[in-house]
Amino acid sequence: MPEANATVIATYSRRMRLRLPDDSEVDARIKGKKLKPVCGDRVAAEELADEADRLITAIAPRDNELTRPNLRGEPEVLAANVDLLVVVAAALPAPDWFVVDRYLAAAEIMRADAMVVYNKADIEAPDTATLSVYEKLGYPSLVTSAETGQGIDELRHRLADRIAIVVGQSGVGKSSIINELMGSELQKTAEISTKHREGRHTTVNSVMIPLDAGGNVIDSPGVRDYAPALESSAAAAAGFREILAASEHCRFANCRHMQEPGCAVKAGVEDGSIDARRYESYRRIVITTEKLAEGRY
Ligand SMILES: Nc1nc2c(ncn2[C@@H]2O[C@H](COP(=O)(O)OP(=O)(O)O)[C@@H](O)[C@H]2O)c(=O)[nH]1
Ligand SMILES: [Mg+2]
Ligand SMILES: [Zn+2]
Repeated sequence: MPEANATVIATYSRRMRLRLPDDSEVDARIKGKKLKPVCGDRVAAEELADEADRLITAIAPRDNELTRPNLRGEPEVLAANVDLLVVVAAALPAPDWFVVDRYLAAAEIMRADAMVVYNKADIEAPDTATLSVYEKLGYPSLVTSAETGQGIDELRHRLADRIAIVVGQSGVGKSSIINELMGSELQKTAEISTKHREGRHTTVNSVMIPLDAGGNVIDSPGVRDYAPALESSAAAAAGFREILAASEHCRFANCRHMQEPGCAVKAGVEDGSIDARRYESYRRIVITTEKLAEGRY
């Protein structure tokens, strides 16, 4: 491909905002229907003689992709080249830890790091027992409030030099946290989104924001629910590090850890070494993926 010379920092259906190597920004359109750049993509963007917009002609190979199944069950890419998923749950709406687990599974599958943020701590203190389950698995957890600023400095510190995406249910405070993280970038981003909101391009899918302390953070659109796009239910275990580790000791190599005899995962749930709710998350993903495969959704 022609050399990548820009990064996609915002997508508005078929229109893109790009960041150039000198940190300036330009708008771009896409050549042809087959190219589907997403936020985080490194792209080749040609200058055109007769327009201000650039033309995206190629997408560099992606390090990874954050995907979710669309309504037809086909994987849809939300962002690319991300190295940290910041999974946000909050006091309000009440935390759905199953959604958190599904995002963590996505992080495992795309080989990105992940952490859990409990926001709106000013409204209600977090369920520390649940957060400690994540800590023990190696997912750092952080308690924040975009309202009082609690935990924001530490989060900024953790995002330095990372390309992070903030994910979680609508209304948990993703955009508010990012606003708190931003220093002088705040104004610039507000300008971009205002300009586009007033124009023809009303649906902003995701936006990548550079942080003064280094690093980039992607704000993703709110979703009611999330599930990683999986090729088959066998891939679900890869999303749960403790289940993957235990599965080496299952009697059968193709154990689904549902009701097979000699299953080390079920044994781990019984002896408490695997958290029962995490296991329930795994089971739900297996069942959903099998239903999708059978075309029952
Ligand atoms: N009390 C309180 N409200 C918050 C906090 N963070 C966000 N909110 C509010 O929650 C609502 C949803 O926030 P928003 O950032 O749009 O959530 P998003 O959908 O995840 O991006 C807004 O009314 C925010 O003002 C917080 O830490 N504490
Ligand atoms: Mg938002
Ligand atoms: Zn098993």
